[in-house]
Amino acid sequence: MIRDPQTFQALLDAVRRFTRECLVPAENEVAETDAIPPAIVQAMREMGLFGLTIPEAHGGLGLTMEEEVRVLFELCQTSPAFRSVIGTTVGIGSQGILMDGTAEQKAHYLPRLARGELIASFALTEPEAGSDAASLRTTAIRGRDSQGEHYVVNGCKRFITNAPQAGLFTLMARTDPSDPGAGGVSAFIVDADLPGIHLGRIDRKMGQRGAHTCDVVFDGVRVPAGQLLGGVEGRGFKTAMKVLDKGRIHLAAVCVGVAQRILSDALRYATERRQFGQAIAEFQLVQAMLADSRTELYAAECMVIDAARRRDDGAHVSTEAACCKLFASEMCGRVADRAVQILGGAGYISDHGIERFYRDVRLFRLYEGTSQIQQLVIARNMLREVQP
Ligand code: COS
Repeated sequence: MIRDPQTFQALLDAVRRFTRECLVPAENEVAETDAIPPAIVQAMREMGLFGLTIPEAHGGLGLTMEEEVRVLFELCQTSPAFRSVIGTTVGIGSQGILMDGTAEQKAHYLPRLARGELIASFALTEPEAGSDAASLRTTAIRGRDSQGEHYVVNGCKRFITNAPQAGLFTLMARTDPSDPGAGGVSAFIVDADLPGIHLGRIDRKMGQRGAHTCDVVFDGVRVPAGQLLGGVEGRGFKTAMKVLDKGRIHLAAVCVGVAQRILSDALRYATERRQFGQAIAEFQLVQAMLADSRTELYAAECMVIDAARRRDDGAHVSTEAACCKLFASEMCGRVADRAVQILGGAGYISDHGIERFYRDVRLFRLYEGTSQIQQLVIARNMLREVQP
């Protein structure tokens, strides 16, 4: 935790400068090459960005959730692919270890994650288990041989962000095949170089070039028993849900950052572009689109900060996290859509970058739980509160 406001402000200023001076100028190159330049990844390491959420005791910056979202507001005012470089490591890939790992697991993995030497990926989704995560079919069957206790993992994980770069997977697999639901699922820390792990071809996506997903196939992978997260079977689904609660606030902050950038580009264009003898920003119908966007962006920003503060205060924020993810991702989609409208034909042409953002942000309403899953989580929690 950065308790000193001046030190935290210096971090925010450094991230803002880095975003403007290094990331924004590289946006087109990333879109064209589908790769983040290694020098940018190295700069992220040197700034400590891989360790934002890892406690100081394990070599990270140990930011509070509120500090994390404020950093994301700055870091995400550019193509979201840049955030993806650190996203799974500071987010869903590492947080299971932090929340439920044993002391040995934390000591072994977190310092390397914090230094950016190891990229973590979160392996939950499967071809037949997306929104219905508890129905996952990947199995991890416990056994014993001359080398000791282990699990044999078989199955396929799908759309795994950063899998091609991953050094470890936080893997959810079924240790109790007789329990087809959440209770049969356990979490594992799986080193990506184990024999029997195969990566599929990199998915060709609608947007977010530079951020890679692919299938990860586990074919008789022998995972030492000590890699069972927290050393206890049957807790993997709950670990995944807790990780996603935090991940959804993180992602909502990403949406706020990207929307700020899109809106500022649209505003600048509206003040420069002239039609009917005046800047189009003078037209009230254009102003309405700008004003609606600013209003919704402000609402999302307030929600994200509030949810982050509540989580920092120790509250269970499943509902608030889902509200933030739902509202901020939908808001970001509307802001991107209005930005295309404000730019008109130019908004549809690649040179201006707005159509790229429009495609990039479409993912926000899908991953880490679709908007419909957020609605379901919110409503179910509401019903639980009123039903005995
Ligand atoms: N924190 C802690 N525990 C939680 C939890 C949370 N946020 N949410 C659920 N749990 C617990 C429940 O309390 C329950 O425990 P008990 O059996 O001890 O009561 C268990 O987990 C199962 O919960 P539930 O019955 O609600 O599970 P469901 O299968 O009905 O599904 C949803 C829950 C739909 C909410 C879940 O599958 C989900 O979030 N799906 C979307 C997955 C997703 O986001 N995928 C994106 C991939 S990662 S990029």
